[in-house]
Amino acid sequence: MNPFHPIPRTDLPRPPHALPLAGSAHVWWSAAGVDAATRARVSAPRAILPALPVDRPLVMGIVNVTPDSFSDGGTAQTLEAALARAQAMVAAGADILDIGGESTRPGAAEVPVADEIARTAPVIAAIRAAGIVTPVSIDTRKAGVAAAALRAGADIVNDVSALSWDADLARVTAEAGVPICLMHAQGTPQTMQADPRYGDVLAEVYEYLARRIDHAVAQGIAPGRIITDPGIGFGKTLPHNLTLLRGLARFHTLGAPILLGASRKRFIGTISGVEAAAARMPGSVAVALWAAAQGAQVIRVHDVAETVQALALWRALTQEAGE
Ligand code: 9MG
Repeated sequence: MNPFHPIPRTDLPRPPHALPLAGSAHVWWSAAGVDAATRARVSAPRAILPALPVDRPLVMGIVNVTPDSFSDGGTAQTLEAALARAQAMVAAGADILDIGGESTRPGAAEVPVADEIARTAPVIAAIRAAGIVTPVSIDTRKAGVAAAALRAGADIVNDVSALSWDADLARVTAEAGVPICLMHAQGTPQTMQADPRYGDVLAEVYEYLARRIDHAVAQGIAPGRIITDPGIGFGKTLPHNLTLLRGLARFHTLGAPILLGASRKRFIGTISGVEAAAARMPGSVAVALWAAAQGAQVIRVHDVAETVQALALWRALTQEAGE
């Protein structure tokens, strides 16, 4: 049987049986006829870190420190450029900075641990030395990279392999007591776009994430420290991506925050006919607004200022008068 699938709504005024979707001040769902345990699970706020609000979507700014970054052409490869990018994102309203030293674009090669640490840890240390207190996530599959990043001042682990790449990453995360994002991917970045197949993509990604949550908890990670992500573009065709985006609210039934990363991805270029990744900002903002309306807690983007502005308008329009 499929898990409970709340229908997210933003229309106003809200009826008496409306409950906040996962703590949102903007998205609600109708709890009429739903049992008490499901109501509580689907409505409860999902805190990521004490400093971060729980009632609106958070914007996670992408700081790639990779020479082959698909979206920035490697212009953020030096420490100074990466720091400047982080500062600009904070000024534009980013809630979280996601620092990555290994490209996850389709076909990307693995980066040795030492190189990945050399790319990311100094950037995180420089961010902290510059007085930036914005939470930082380390985008890595590797325990050694995560440990170095956490020592340098990172607060969150963002693992696109959902703890399937490096058996030691669960221990590092559990011992640090930090949140971790578990993302679904079919295959690795090297292989994932070679004819991905599913019977029912929404059900299979949901079940996979449920299993990875169980695995993380069995490894000592607190359930309240787990973030989930359907992994748009990671071993998915265009129809798979659209099905996951349409059904995004189902993942609230997992009881964890939802992170959505679609920014500048290939499917946006395919639908819009825009080949250059850097020119896919408008489509990326459209998907960010869609994710917000599905109650996603974190939206991972390259274009922070544009996304923050769009979400400010969306929040004003979806907030009940007097709130
Ligand atoms: C690193 N990275 C690239 N795309 C991503 C996505 O969609 N989600 C998460 N969590 N990380 C991503």
